[in-house]
Amino acid sequence: MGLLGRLRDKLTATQRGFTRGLSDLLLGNRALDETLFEELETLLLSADVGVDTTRFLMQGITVQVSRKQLKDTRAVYQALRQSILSILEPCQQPLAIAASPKPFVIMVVGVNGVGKTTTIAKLANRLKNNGQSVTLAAADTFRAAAIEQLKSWAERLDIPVIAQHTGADAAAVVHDAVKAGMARRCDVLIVDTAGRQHTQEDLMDELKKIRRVINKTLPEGPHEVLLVLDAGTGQNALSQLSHFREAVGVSGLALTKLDGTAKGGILIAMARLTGLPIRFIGVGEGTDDLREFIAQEYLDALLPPP
Ligand SMILES: Nc1nc2c(ncn2[C@@H]2O[C@H](COP(=O)(O)OP(=O)(O)OP(=O)(O)O)[C@@H](O)[C@H]2O)c(=O)[nH]1
Ligand SMILES: [Mg+2]
Repeated sequence: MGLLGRLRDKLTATQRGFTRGLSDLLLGNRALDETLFEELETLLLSADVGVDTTRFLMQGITVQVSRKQLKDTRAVYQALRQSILSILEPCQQPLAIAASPKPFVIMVVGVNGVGKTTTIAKLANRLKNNGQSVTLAAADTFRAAAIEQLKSWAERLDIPVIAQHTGADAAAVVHDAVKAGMARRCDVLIVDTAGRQHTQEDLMDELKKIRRVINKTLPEGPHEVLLVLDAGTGQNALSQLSHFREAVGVSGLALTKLDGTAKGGILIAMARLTGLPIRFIGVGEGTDDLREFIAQEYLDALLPPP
């Protein structure tokens, strides 16, 4: 209960918006009529569940209502919980870090400002607390501040970071980092990449190059390409995903800033439309604010059991 309580507490904006809206609608004494369905649909859409997924959920409910399987709004609430859980569950696939080869290389990608560097710091902290040795690679060489930001996290967390100067070839930094990780037999190497370049094409080219260099140096790598998405960007997150997927492949997702959005529904849309593993959710700016995605826990925070 403790953990569950805390996740709910972190999702305060969603609690005030989506969660309260749903419970006002479905856990009171409303009749099951057309107006109610319209309001439910609007609520799902406004929480960023998306058109397709909202339609899917609404269809499921109306079919069950027409078969008299759902008699009142409470039953609708339960059915909605069940459908959402079925959507989320396949995406609950925690990142499993193999013991060999070393290092396990995680390449972190995403557009600027989504929370890549912060997520890396949180993840490094998590792994370190788990007894794993971590090295960071500062491959966002586009901005001086980016290298400094990663270095200062590394210092705070007391873990090594491989970096060069601003404007250095990002792929060369990554090459050095993989070599260093191999020499030190470090468990995990996390590569921070740029979210911004002169053009989106430049960015994608650089990321492809980084990916190639990792793969040349360590033939199975990267073992994870983690795409970081800001939950507050809504449906735009889907187009970001398709760009990165096409350029470098994406093996897992981290959804950040769920604490700051009233629209926790993007995670449901993402799960249904992509089925990709949601490795982590970010619920704050502190080093402890990264959680493994657990479908039931998220569901219970979003739509608490009545
Ligand atoms: N509230 C909240 N803020 C977050 C979360 N994750 C990241 N942030 C904040 O988002 C801002 C941007 O985070 P960064 O980690 O610098 O993002 P980035 O993707 O590395 O950005 P670039 O390096 O510019 O591409 C920072 O102020 C973070 O503290 C989160 O889960 N919740
Ligand atoms: Mg960054």
